[in-house]
Amino acid sequence: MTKDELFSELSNAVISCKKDKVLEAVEKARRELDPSEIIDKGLAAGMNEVGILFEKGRLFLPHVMMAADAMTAGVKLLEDDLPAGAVKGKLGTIVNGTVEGDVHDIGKSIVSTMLQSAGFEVHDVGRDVPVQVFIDKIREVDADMVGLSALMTTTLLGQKEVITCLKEEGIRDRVKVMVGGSPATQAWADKIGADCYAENASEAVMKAKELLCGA
Ligand code: B12
Repeated sequence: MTKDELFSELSNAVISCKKDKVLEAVEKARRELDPSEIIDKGLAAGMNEVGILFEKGRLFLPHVMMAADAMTAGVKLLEDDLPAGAVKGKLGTIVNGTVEGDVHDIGKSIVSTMLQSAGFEVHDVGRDVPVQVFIDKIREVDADMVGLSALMTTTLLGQKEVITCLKEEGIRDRVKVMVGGSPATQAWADKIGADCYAENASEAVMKAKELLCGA
């Protein structure tokens, strides 16, 4: 099978919303492909398609939940294949979470996993996270960076609120802010004064290395 065929098999498995199909496709693909490619170009591509079908009214919320569950199981299976992060924590400490009011956490969790396997110490504070929880965690672990995920236009403002609060608490200059999630853009990141925006998990690793390690 070619790489593209494996990617479409992974993506179609997510679109089918069936966990066993996703696990089967991942088992097959992991023999040939890099785990980050499987996630970005296979599973996440399928999940995006699920979003489009949902918007068109061709899939309903229970389908989306099943697809999300199947994708999460697929990513879990790949965690063992990702580099163990041998130099764990050496590259810097990152707090990562989804902002308040937003329960979407698949993409955020992928970002956490990839950052961790790249060698960062990651404190994933979960989803629907109040601003104060981000601030407290940043202080507690003396974080170098905070990652803020938002998947809805209505919750994007939560990213700005965290930045405002960091300023009010006088710690904005001690912590870099990285924003992401499908409605976020570079222009939005610039507007709210974030240090960077990343479109996907691989880019998040690249940007975090650039900002924290000058790589
Ligand atoms: C799965 C899903 C759900 C699942 C979430 C399950 C879970 N545990 O996350 C469930 C069914 C629970 C759900 C619920 C809802 N959803 Co929903 N959901 C989706 C869907 C289909 C896919 C999201 C996803 O997981 N994508 C796959 C992952 C891998 O991609 P990703 O999240 O974008 O993450 C990547 C990048 O964005 C980036 N990234 C993500 N986070 C971060 C963080 C940082 C720091 C960085 C650097 C990068 C980064 O890297 C990731 C990996 O590459 C999207 C449609 C879409 N196309 O996005 C709608 C979508 C986001 N949902 C939507 C809506 C409206 C809702 C509901 C309000 C539905 C409802 N009517 O009840 C509720 C929200 C409730 C709430 N308060 O949050 C809308 C949002 C519309 C908008 N623009 O505001 C969307 C766009 C669908 C739509 N078009 O209507 N949803």
